[in-house]
Amino acid sequence: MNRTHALALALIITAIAFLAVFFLKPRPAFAECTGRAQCFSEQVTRVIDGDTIAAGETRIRLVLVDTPEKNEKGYEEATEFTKSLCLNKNAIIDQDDLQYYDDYGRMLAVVYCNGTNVNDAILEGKYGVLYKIFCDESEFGSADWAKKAGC
Ligand SMILES: [Ca+2]
Repeated sequence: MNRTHALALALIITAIAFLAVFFLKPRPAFAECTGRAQCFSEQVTRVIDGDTIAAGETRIRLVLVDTPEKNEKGYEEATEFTKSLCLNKNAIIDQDDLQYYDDYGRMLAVVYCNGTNVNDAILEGKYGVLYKIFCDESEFGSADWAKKAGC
């Protein structure tokens, strides 16, 4: 094989490798999702409190937001708000690429119900506060809605 042929062959192999990487790269199933962690649609079967829901077998903690606990002021309002947006509805769940689960085994995610970013809506409606210490830990710390809230 002469030099020109070897070079041409190397170029072809490189081109094929690039195309393979491009086409085989998994894409998010929904336009709402960013990153490469889990992204799926599932019916919300339970709203545990303002920032925690269950979709089928998956318990989900809405990342970067913190709503009042059971004995705290605002708990009922926050829980009702998330129920009104999500309960028995189909949600799109975008798992946090930089922190998949919390210490309790709940999936950390941004949740969209009827096209509404619920994490953002909770902060916008003041049903909860920004969990600021996680801004640097989260995939979503640089998202527009989180930056707007103070990340
Ligand atoms: Ca993600």
